[in-house]
Amino acid sequence: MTNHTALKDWVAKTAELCQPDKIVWCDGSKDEYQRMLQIMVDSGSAQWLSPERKPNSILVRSDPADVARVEDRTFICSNYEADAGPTNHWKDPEEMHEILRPLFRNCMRGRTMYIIPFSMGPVGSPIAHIGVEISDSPYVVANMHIMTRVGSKVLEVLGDDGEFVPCIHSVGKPLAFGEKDVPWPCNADNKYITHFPETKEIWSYGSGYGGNALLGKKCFALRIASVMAKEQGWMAEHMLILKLTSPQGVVKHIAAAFPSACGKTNLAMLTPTLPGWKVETVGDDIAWMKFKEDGYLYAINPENGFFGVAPGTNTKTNPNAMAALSKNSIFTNVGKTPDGDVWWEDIDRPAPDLLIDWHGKEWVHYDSVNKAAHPNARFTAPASQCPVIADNWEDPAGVKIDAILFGGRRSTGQPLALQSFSWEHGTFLGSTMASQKTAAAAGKVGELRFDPMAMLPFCGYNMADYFQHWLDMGATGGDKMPRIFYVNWFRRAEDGHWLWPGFGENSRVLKWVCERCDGAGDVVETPIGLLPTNDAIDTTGLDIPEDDMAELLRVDVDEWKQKIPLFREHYAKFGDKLPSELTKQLDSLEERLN
Ligand code: GTP
Ligand code: SPV
Ligand code: MN
Repeated sequence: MTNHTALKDWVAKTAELCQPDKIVWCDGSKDEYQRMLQIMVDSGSAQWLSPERKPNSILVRSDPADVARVEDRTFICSNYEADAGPTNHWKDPEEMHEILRPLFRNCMRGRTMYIIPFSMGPVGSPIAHIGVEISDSPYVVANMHIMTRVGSKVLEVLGDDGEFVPCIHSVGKPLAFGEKDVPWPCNADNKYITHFPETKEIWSYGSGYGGNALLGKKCFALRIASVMAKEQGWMAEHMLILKLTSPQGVVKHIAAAFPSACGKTNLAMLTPTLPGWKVETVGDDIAWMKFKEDGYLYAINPENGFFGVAPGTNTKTNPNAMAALSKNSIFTNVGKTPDGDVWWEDIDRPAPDLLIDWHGKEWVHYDSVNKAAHPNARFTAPASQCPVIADNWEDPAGVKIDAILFGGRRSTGQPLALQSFSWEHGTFLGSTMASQKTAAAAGKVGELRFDPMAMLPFCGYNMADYFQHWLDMGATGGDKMPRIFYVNWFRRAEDGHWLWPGFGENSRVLKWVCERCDGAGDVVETPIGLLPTNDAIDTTGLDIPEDDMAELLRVDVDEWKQKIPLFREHYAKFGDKLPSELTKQLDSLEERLN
């Protein structure tokens, strides 16, 4: 096991509080993974899919009241409210502990408490960090096996006194003696996803789903890690990382921050339609970036698997994801075909007869509202199964980042692509990012909201301080910082059709980004940034009307002028904490528009 006294004490204290029937230390072995799947199948939480169609894979259906991240139940418990900032829900740490203590008391009765030591990042990498999750959910254990590096080798690195982030999770449903469990235990009306940035702890109660429960992901690798990054001079970002190779063999690494369900997984695994270009995946959701001695920024993917959006994924839009999830995967809230395979909206084949929906009922396809898969249905698949996983994806030193893309879902206004004038202007672009809300979080889908750097739900401290941190990183890195771009794949024409075909065709924009990094590629200076000239984006072989292309690259000065007051209002939330550089950037934009 371990001789780490602090770890053993914490486990003993947590067991004393939660009163589980049993304690199991996870070793991260394949046997253990298989045991978790079997436990879930035996208890009725999961079912095996067909061994021919989806070998060694299970289907799990969650409680309909537990299907996505819950932003209004997510708290940053810093000592001072100002340190959580206006975009987070804040609670005093002592007050939160007083709420949590009675909830966690005896909460694991009738259940097994699993101790999951995990590494975010290749075990032993100088960019990696270690966490230990305590959870009463075998579903969490199995998912953590795929999403992180779990087990004994992590305890070895931790040694007797290594640092770890303690993460406590309970589904919040103790069982009375003899009480039969439900397929998806949770505590729907009492969810608390809480973070203590000063003591670097995570307590999560009541939900078993995704980012609420797999605490290495959003809770640690973004909310707590963003605080560590600020303190230690690095960056923890909601970004994919891809390796782009040109026909001439020029290699660039690109990181991209898009909000939840806005295309990170798809871009990270893209199959370029441009001949000779190659995209390989380093990561699809999170990037940790640190300076190396050479002064450049290097990134690792702290994760080990993909927790990807299922609906919309198919062999045309993302064949690599389809291959990654073809075996050894966990499917949550998707439909099930009579031949024991999974099904979701826009998967390759039409819905077969006798399809079972995510509620476990025969699917009644009478309207488009009644989906067979929940819009936030997910697959959990090992990254190593992705056919285009980059050979250097586990390099402990990370990959040198050449460009950073920001982007969101904007049906109007925002052009297909632009480059920032500078790092400071790029920080301004990221800080004023807006996107339509998706089903990845509970709440109203489609609503336009500011989502700075795609970090609105994930920044563990005051977002104004986070903006300052971006500026500080730029000041440190100087000329060696990545170039910053803003892209938008989601423009729609008035009749509703996508103006840009997206997916593999996004390689055309990546090509321009690659050229710009080397000082080539044509641009025209506009008030909002450097836009590709009308023929700078290679549209060879693409059947796109000239009018659509012009529309995609049009800058409507009047429309942008109307956005200035909205930007000012967004910035006003941060009061005098807002870096003056950003006000300056906004003033300059206004001047350029006039
Ligand atoms: P999270 O895992 O929530 O962080 O999401 P993500 O950013 O990885 O999003 P993902 O790649 O899973 O895409 C979400 C949805 O957007 C899927 O239904 C995709 O089919 C769709 N999508 C992705 N890329 C494009 C694109 O280029 N164009 C269009 N129209 N849709 C896209
Ligand atoms: C996201 O919502 O950005 C996700 C899914 O990547 S979850 O892990 O549930 O946060
Ligand atoms: Mn995400």
